[in-house]
Parts: sequence; structure tokens; C-alpha cells
Amino acid sequence: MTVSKALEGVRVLDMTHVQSGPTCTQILAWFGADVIKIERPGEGDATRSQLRDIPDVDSLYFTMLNSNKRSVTLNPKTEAGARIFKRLIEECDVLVENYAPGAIDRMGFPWEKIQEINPRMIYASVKGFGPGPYEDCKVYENVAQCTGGAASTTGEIESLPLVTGAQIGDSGTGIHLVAGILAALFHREKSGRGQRVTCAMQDAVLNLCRVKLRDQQRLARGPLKEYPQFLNGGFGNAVPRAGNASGGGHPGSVVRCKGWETDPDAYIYVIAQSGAFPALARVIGHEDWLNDPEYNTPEARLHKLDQVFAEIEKWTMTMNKMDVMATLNPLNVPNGPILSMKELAEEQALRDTGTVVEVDHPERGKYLTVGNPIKLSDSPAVVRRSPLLGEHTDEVLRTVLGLDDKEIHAARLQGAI
Ligand code: CAO
Repeated sequence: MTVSKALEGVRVLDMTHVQSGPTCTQILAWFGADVIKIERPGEGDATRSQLRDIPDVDSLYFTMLNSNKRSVTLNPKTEAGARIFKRLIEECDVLVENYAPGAIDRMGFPWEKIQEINPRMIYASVKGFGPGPYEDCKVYENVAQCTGGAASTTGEIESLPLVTGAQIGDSGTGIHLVAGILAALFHREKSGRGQRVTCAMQDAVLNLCRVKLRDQQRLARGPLKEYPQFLNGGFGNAVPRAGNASGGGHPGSVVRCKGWETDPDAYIYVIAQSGAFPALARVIGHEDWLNDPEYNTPEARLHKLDQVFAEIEKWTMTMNKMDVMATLNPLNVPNGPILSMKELAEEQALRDTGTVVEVDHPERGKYLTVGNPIKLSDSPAVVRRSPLLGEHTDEVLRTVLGLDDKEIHAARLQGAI
């Protein structure tokens, strides 16, 4: 096998901070792009010092979102900084940023100017909202979950809207942005020109919630049969929260397993898929359901879901969740034990595939991170630690931009780097 980096030769000017933008550029770096992260001199990305677990050491928040990048400190708002920034635009293929709306323009680099400096430049941004009444708003993860349809459709039936632990607003948008950048890079091969790529967090979350917009339209034609409200109360005029009911065509539920009284994760999600239902009924001791017209069709079972899952739970409570999984898998019954972060961190199969990796850092020592979940057969990702603040400033200015000692010294005196 020839090992080569898929994005070898692509240079990324990384003006990202916090989570959404860094998620995007980290994936590009895993694919082999040379990602040059620009950080404010002296401070760097705010996440370096947020939620620290070790005093004065880059936080896990930062180290887990910025692997495989180089760090350059640069203030484009200074005279020397603007000159260096312009040179970087000339030398890079992609500029990625997720500052507040207008921030890069205010640095003196609107899209028109960037295009003029380098017509091949692909300029990619994450913002909270697309053009419209909210385009100037600053947005964080949970704001996007609330404004993109996730929170209104997540949570217990009669309870508060809930945000999810999955960072669908930040990381979800960053991943969408990667797709746009790769499409623009491919297009540039033919057109010779770069283009503007934008992805709003509200839009990305809505895209991830498209099944709920599906249901909104179905609701206009009648009740949603797979929702618990079908039996327990009825619907309003918008898609409701549905607890843990399955969003797909087959009913599912979280049920307790042995040990649930003391272990908050002793649960498993079981899907009563119609094809596997006979095997599921048999294994839980309900072969009788197979000849019972109240249970033996998916349509009939819609009215009995509470009883079906109560009986499944009586069975799952006799075993631990991994034994339930081991029993259901050969029967082709889709199921998912609730795995804690502790269990995932210790899961050998995830270590073997490089999805969970241990990295060594000069200041914090060894730490775990999530490696590239996207696997390329000829271009496997090797995860390298995140850079220290400004670790590569001199190196990049010398080797990428060709600056000499005198120029670097002058920029440093100005506080530009
Ligand atoms: N040198 C000098 N100044 C720099 C700099 C550098 N290298 N990099 C950034 N700055 C400046 C910006 O120019 C900006 O200054 P102005 O406001 O004067 O133009 C300033 O830093 C602050 O940037 P900000 O407004 O983006 O930062 P914030 O902490 O107030 O807001 C956030 C953070 C995330 C809410 C905002 O950046 C945002 O809405 N981004 C778009 C949406 C997004 O990505 N959200 C997800 C964030 S991940 O949870």
C-alpha cells in the first residue's frame, strides 16, 4: 500500500477559534493539509485557557481540537501583521475563519480584497446565522441547537426543551464546512478560481434535524403514529419532543438492564424492527405474541408499544447491557448499549482503529483524543499533538514566506507576531 496524504500540498490559513472552525481545520490537517493556525500574540485561541485541568497548560478543550496544526502568532491589525497576513493569503489555498460576523473585514481583508490578492483562494466561514435578520449575532453551540430545531424536538414529552451532548452546532457545522471546502478545491481544479464557502450553524443543525422537518409536514396530514403522543395525548401544531422514541420507521426505546439502580448507564436501546420481531419475542419469552393479532403486526403493535417495551425490559433487567447486546446481535435485533465516556475511552476496538488515540504533549504529558473518524484506505491519519502557542511562528515566516531575521525581528518589535 502506498501511504500518501490525501490533501498533501494544500495549505490552510486557519483563522479559527473555539470549536466549530477548529473542528473543520483539524479534519483538513488529518487529511494531510498544512494547517497554519493564526493566533493573537500573547493570548492565542481562548480555549487554550478555558476549562483547564492543569494550571498553565493548554486545556484539553484546545489540545483535542487542534492536533496536526502549526501555530503562528500574528496580529493582522498591525502594519507589519497586515503585510505578513497578505503574504500568507498569497501562499495559502484555503482560508478558514469563524470569528464574529465582519471580524475579518474589520481586519482590512474583505472577500473582494482576498480574491484580488489570490484569486485561487477558497475562503470558508462559519457563522451563527445565514443572511437575514440575525446575520450579525454571535452564536455558541447551544444557541445553534435551540435555533436549528434540535432543542424543540429533544427531551421528555411534557418537559423542557433539551440540548444534546453531541456538539452538532459547533463540530456539526465544522464538518459541513469541510465538505464545502473539498468541493471548492475540486471545482478549482477545473475553474482555476477559488470561491466563498459559508455554512451557518442554524442551517447545519437544521440539516441534521431534517427528519423533524419531514415530520412537521407529515403532521399536517395527520397524527404521527410512531410518536408516543399518538396514544398518550395528541399533537399541537408543531413536531413535539418524543423522549427516546425512535425517529425511524421502527419503534425503539431505552430499557433498564441489570445494575441500573446504581449504574446510571446500565441501559440499552432496543429497536423492535419488524423483521427481527419474531426472534425478539421468542428470546424474551413471548412466543405467544406471534399468533396474537394484537401483537403480530407492526400496525397492531403501535397500540401496544408500552406493553411491548415493558416486557422487553423485564428480560433486559435480568442481564447486564453487554450480555443483552451479545444475545440480541445474533438475532439481528438492532440495539445499542448506553456506553459511558469511561467505557468509550477504554474500548480496545476504538484504540485499534485510531478513533481514540493517546498523544504525548511536552507540557501536559499523555492525553486521549478522538482521532479521525473518517478512514481513507491509502491515506491513514496520524494524529500529532496540538502546537504550543506560536511554536511555528519563525519556521512559517522563514520557510513559507521567505522572511529574513531582520524582518522577523521588526515584526516582533511591533507586536505583530
Ligand atoms: N489578532 C488580533 N485580533 C484578533 C485576532 C488576531 N490574531 N484574531 C481575532 N481577533 C479579534 C477579532 O478581530 C475581533 O475583533 P473585533 O471585534 O474588533 O473585530 C476579536 O478578536 C473578537 O472576536 P470575536 O468577536 O469573534 O470573539 P468573541 O469571543 O467575542 O465571540 C464567538 C466568540 C464564537 C461567539 C464569535 O466568534 C462568533 O459568533 N463566531 C461565529 C460563530 C461560531 O463559530 N460560533 C461557534 C463558536 S464555537 O463554540
